[in-house]
This record gives sequence, C-alpha cells and structure tokens, in this order.
Amino acid sequence: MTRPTLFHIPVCPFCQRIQILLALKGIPDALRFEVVDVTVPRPPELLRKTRGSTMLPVLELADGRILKESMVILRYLEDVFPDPPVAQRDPYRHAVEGMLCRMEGDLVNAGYGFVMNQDPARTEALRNGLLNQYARLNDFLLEHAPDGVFLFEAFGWAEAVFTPIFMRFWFVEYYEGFTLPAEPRFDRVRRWIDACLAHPAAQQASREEIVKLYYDYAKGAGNGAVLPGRTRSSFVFEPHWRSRPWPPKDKYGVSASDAELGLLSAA
Ligand SMILES: N[C@@H](CCC(=O)N[C@@H](CS)C(=O)NCC(=O)O)C(=O)O
Repeated sequence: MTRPTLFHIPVCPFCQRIQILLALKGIPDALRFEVVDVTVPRPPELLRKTRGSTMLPVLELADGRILKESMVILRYLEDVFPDPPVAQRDPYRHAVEGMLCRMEGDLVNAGYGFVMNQDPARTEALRNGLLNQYARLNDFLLEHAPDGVFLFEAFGWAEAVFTPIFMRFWFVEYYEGFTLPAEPRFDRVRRWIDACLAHPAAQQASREEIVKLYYDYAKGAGNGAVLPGRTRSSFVFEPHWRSRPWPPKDKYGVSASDAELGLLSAA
C-alpha cells in the first residue's frame, strides 16, 4: 500500500513534531519522508501540490490530497493511527493540552525574534520577552500539573508539540548566552523542559546540528536566505554539518564567511 508522503525540511521543528508522534506510536516508517532543500527554489511539482505555498511540512496522502500545518497533520495522524493514543482522550484533559498548545506560537515568536535580532539595544527586551513566555508556561504547569514532570502521566501530545521548540532554542543559548535563571518562577517549566529534551522519542536533532544550521538565523536571515558577502546558506546539505566547525558565538561582532563556516566543498 502506498504510504502518505511528508515533505519536510531537515531540522525544521514543526516537521520534528510529526516524527516524535510517530516514534511515540512505534510507527516511524508510517510515512515516506521526502526532504526538501530550503536553499534552492521549491520544485515546481511540489509548488503545484501546495498551490504555491512554500511552507513545510506538507503531507500528501496516497490519493494526492494535501494537508498543511504541523498541528493539523499531527491531529490527522493521531486519528488515522489511534493506538496507542498520544493525545488525551478525556475531553477535559484534551482541552487542557489544547490550551497549553495554544501557547506555542508566542514562544516560537519570542525565541526566533530573539535569535534573529541584529540590534544589541533590543537584546534585553527580547530576553525578557522570552523569559515571560517561560514564566507563562511555568504558571500553566503549576495550575494543571504542579507535582509531575510532564503535563500528564507521560510524555504525550503537548510534549511532542513543544520539545522541538525547546531544542531549537539551543540557538539562543549559543548565540545570545540565554539560560533560564535559577529562580523559583522557572522551576516547574525547567523540570518539564529537561524531561522533554531527554526523552528517547525526541532525539531526531542534536544541539550541534541546530547551532550550525541556524547560524544564518543568528545573523538575521531565515529560511535558507543567503546573507550579504556569502554565497551559501548555513542550511545547505553539503558539506555535511558534522564536518563544519562550530560557528562564532559573537553574532553582533562577527560575520563569518562561507569558508570560516566550512560551507565550501573541498573540491
Ligand atoms: N505553522 C507552520 C509553521 C511551519 C514553518 O514555519 N516551516 C518553516 C520551516 S521551519 C518553513 O517551511 N519555512 C520555509 C517557508 O516558509 O518557505 C506549521 O506548524 O506547520
């Protein structure tokens, strides 16, 4: 039987959510994964399927129907592969995880806005903005799950949604020196983050991969755009990120070249 195809960008956190869901269900091969290179124009065939939109992930069902948006795709897969359930089945519990998941957009915007900022005068405000998002999550967890580690008994739906974002935020740790302060208002969310990051179902990307690929975000260029003075994006597939040096941490003072980033092939 033809499997649905997931068009995805390697290291994209929204695509990783789907991989985590499949891992939790024990069906990592339920989809055919087709990698899309974000540094070159999308293939016309893919743009035809998506009716011109470039954002991924996109799920193509066996009969050609198209689904977009990671949360929508997650829900579809949860319904098609109901066992074991990852989302809560009890209506109240599902509503609670739904409320938590509605907070992911603000968290994403705060972290991505922070890493992409190029104005040192805005750094403190952006740091505080991200801290406020963590404080909101902390408060939510204190209300709904004060004593546990995860939102419910085990790593589940909300954790599949948030863990890839916590992982991407290794870029604010590296390029902005951001860490959660050792203050009680972050204790509960820290416990959640640590457990999420350590979970075996969420190991599809590493800190090294994220820090190296997202260098251009730290310099203000997202989604495979090429920065002035450069010819290659830090998201290129070759040379492989493992063979490249760690980028300079000083995003405000240093603009590393293609060569310094190890982006030029040996040939
Ligand atoms: N809300 C979307 C966000 C997806 C998204 O931002 N994807 C990024 C990659 S991480 C992307 O496709 N960027 C390239 C583009 O938009 O052209 C979702 O949850 O699926």
